[in-house]
Amino acid sequence: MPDIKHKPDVEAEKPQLQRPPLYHVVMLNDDYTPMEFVIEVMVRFFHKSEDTANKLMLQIHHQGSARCGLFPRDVAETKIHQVETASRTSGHPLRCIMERESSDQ
Ligand code: TYC
Repeated sequence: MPDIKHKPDVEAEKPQLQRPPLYHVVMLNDDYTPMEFVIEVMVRFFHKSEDTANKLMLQIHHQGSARCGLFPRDVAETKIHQVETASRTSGHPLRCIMERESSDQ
């Protein structure tokens, strides 16, 4: 067996400069959750002003969804859990999903 020494190929290695991705929390429309409850959730869990919360809620109502915040993965997961726990406790079907930020923005 030839004795080939494997030097690390520094040129070929991908630079390890990437930070972990962030995730948008996207709130979804439904036909049953009261508008006022959605506004309360935005204020309580996403620290939106009443005015911004109202605008975002209407955007979701008319367009189907809206981004409510951009967070590290574990924080986004916690926010979604908090929203869905509060919603189920109050008997509402409100849902959120996570959307990984795109690398080109
Ligand atoms: N569409 C709901 C209604 O008419 C209101 C609503 C808005 C629900 C935003 C969810 O994320 C939502 N009561």
